[in-house]
Amino acid sequence: MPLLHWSPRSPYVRKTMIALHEKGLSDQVRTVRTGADPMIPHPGLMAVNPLSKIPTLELEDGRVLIDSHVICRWADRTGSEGPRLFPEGEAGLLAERDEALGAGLMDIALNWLIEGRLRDAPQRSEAMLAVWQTKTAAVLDWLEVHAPSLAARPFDIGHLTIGTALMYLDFRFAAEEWRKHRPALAAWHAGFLARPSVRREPFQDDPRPPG
Ligand SMILES: N[C@@H](CCC(=O)N[C@@H](CS)C(=O)NCC(=O)O)C(=O)O
Repeated sequence: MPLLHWSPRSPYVRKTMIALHEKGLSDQVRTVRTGADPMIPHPGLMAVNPLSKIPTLELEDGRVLIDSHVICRWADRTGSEGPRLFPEGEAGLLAERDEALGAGLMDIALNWLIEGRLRDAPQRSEAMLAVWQTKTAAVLDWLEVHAPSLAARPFDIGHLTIGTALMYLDFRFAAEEWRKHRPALAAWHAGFLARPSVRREPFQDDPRPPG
């Protein structure tokens, strides 16, 4: 059975898990809790993925897939049920554009978290914190404008990634109240939260595994 290096804290892992659920593959992949700390490279993980990042998927034939984008592509190709996450043609271009936007929002939120909560106070840059906050607001405002077009097309990897990034803001930056003044995006996201694939795997601050 393929082995997924997993954590309930990671937005990229959650994106991958939702894709596996959507494609009917979650029972065909074993998960292992792997601690990927940006401040401490993980020797065991680096033995399979030199970037020391999760998600990482070890396939039965020995190939290793890295990055949620690549693993979601594998899921779309391998699973026989659920929506087409990476459609062909023009629809595919928009799906992957929106995937990049959602992934970018995850990257910003994670950098903001690392700078603001994981770095020691004397090393913390207030200028960088302001940059992450400004960029987050800009992405959310862009999404508010584009929410009607998001709502109008079938579910794809763009919806999946943006929806997961917004859940991550709820998990780590609830005080930012991203729904305030963004009713169209909030309404679209409420529909996303109702999907069975999304309801199965909440974010969680579980105990960190040793090693
Ligand atoms: N672009 C990657 C990002 C993965 C990523 O940064 N994962 C974080 C966990 S949330 C990680 O493994 N960080 C450890 C590190 O940066 O060393 C993806 O989409 O999978």
